[in-house]
Amino acid sequence: MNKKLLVTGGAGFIGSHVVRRLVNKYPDYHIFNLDKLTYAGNLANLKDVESKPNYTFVKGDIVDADFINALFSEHRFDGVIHLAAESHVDRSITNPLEFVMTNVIGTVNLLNAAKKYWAEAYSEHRFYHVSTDEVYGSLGEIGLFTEETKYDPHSPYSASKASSDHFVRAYHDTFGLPVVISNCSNNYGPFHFPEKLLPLAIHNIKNNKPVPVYGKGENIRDWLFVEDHAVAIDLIFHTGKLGTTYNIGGNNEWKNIDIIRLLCQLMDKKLNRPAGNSEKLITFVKDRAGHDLRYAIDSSKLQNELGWKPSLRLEEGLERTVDWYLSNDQWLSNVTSGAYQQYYETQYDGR
Ligand code: NAD
Ligand code: TDX
Repeated sequence: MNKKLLVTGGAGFIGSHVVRRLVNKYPDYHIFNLDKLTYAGNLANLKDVESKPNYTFVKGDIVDADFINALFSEHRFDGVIHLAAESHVDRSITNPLEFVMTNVIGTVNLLNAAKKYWAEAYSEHRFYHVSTDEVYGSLGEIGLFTEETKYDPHSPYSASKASSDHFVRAYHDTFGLPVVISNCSNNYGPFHFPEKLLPLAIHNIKNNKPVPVYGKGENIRDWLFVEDHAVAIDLIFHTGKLGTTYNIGGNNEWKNIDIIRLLCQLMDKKLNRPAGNSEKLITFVKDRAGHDLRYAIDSSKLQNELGWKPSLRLEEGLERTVDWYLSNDQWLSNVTSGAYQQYYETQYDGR
């Protein structure tokens, strides 16, 4: 088959799991990983696949249209799996424009290149856009997001992802581009940058530092182990119906304060600390502006049509995650030096 696939954002958290899976599972595909290597991109995430003959890393910015066109012209990709994005809600509150540039303009640049270089045979190609459940806004105490839920984004991050989703659909409806989209709930697992809730809490508990919980910790997220997301992406890329959307979720709703308490108990065990020790680190801090109350996904379309289901319950996945962080000290200290320290001081007033 010898397919050439472009994965964008492959040096990030989810992208690195997707790249690893594709490189190992499809030796007859060539996987090109295009990544700008922002603060969130880290080639150490892909150490185990970097010397494989069917893998190539390309450093570049999806905002640079000339560069993207030249790359498509050189490699004539058969398909694209697009994950590159600015992905942290808190950063989108301090710098919205960066999110418009990468998430909206960057996505449109990729769509334009696909439209131009695939024009002769759209049916032989596929553009897969990876998106988030945050585009649907916030749920009350009941109900689930389905593929029909009206878009209602609240943060600059979710507004930029919603906009990119609309562009992807528009290129399908207007130009016939062969697209598929998925909207997934919160991921967790190895290689998660320690600015997001769970890796940040693991890092702080390990170092006996305060664990910041926004507001009263009442917000609810639906957690999915990252490798389950990578499995879903592989499946949807290969068998998803063109022009449609699939919701992906863990069916694992947790209040922030409850998941942090569970993590504290687990860390006490793993670090041989007296029970209750780590919970004392929990510190309630100023709430996030525009903080969505609850996300929860109905993934029955993906389960019924394509046969996917999450493989791990949160308790199991969290233990695997904690074990990974505790045995990958070097990775953690490398990503928490330098720029991360600066961000941390600003976001949490040096707490
Ligand atoms: P991440 O922030 O860990 O990684 C993003 C990657 O994109 C990084 O490697 C970064 O260097 C790269 N990148 C950023 N700007 C770029 C640019 N202009 N050009 C090229 N590369 C650039 O993000 P993640 O958590 O792995 O998320 C990946 C995708 O999945 C995103 O599109 C995100 O919206 C979506 N998503 C994430 C979650 C989650 O819980 N993390 C859930 C649902 C959907
Ligand atoms: O220090 C913190 N304290 C805290 O209480 C941080 C960083 C977060 N939180 C809260 C905010 C959220 O309710 O924890 C919850 C999870 O926060 P994040 O890890 O920042 O994730 P979230 O905002 O839910 O967004 C994530 O899931 C959807 C990803 O970052 C997005 O890219 C994805 O689209």
